[in-house]
Amino acid sequence: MSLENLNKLVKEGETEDAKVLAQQLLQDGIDPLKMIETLTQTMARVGDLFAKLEIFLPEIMLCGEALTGVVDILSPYLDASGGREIKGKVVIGVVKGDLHEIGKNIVKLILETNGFVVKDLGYDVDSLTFIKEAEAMKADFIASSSLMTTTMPGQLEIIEILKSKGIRDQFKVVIGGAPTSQEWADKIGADLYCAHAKSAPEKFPAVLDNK
Ligand code: B12
Repeated sequence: MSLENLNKLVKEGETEDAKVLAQQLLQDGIDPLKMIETLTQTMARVGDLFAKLEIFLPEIMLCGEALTGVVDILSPYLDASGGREIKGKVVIGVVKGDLHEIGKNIVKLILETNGFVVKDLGYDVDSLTFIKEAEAMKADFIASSSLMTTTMPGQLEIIEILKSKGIRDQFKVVIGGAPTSQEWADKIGADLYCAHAKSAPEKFPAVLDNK
């Protein structure tokens, strides 16, 4: 049994079998982060099939559930190599109108296992809520995820509200999600764009140093 089999099970939405195999692969010494990365790529391929109408929504939902189930199994095994020192406080959420939360959940998990304190606002989060929660927590970072071109403007709105309240420089604004890019980050004036969750623990502190 291999990572390839795990991919197949997730792709087919076989949650229970995928969870059992993930456990087995852990015992075989496969790196849990590597498993998550591979499955993320699989999920993106599933999205392409959906776009080409080769599969339909129920299949994507099953696949999403299977990925979430596997991530739940793997999360306790991610290497908490970040130590005990708090590297920063983060509010994270998925922007208004967007229910895609799998990527955000992975980012949250990876930040937490690397020494960040994370307040998860969930999905379909109003821009003002990001800001209120960040102020309440005295967060260093406001991190938003958007998975649809139609909801990306929510990331811009967060920055516009921060500016209108005169508090833009109190927070580092981080964006992510499949349709977003460095170009979009530059356009809206975000402080950081991360294409992958894996790079987040390294990239977040780097922008904090410029605070
Ligand atoms: C799974 C999925 C769903 C699931 C979501 C389940 C859930 N609980 O999240 C369900 C079935 C519910 C769903 C629904 C819909 N979906 Co959908 N979905 C997907 C799919 C296949 C995969 C998304 C995913 O989970 N990827 C895996 C994760 C791990 O990857 P990721 O999110 O990109 O995250 C990684 C990085 O981007 C980064 N990251 C992500 N966020 C952040 C944030 C920060 C701060 C940082 C630092 C990094 C970071 O780190 C992550 C790990 O490395 C995508 C296809 C795709 N290519 O993205 C379509 C896709 C996003 N969906 C799409 C559509 C159209 C819809 C629906 C409108 C379908 C419909 N007709 O009803 C609805 C919309 C619901 C809504 N209002 O949000 C389109 C969007 C097109 C567009 N406009 O841009 C896509 C692109 C499919 C397509 N090719 O057409 N979907």
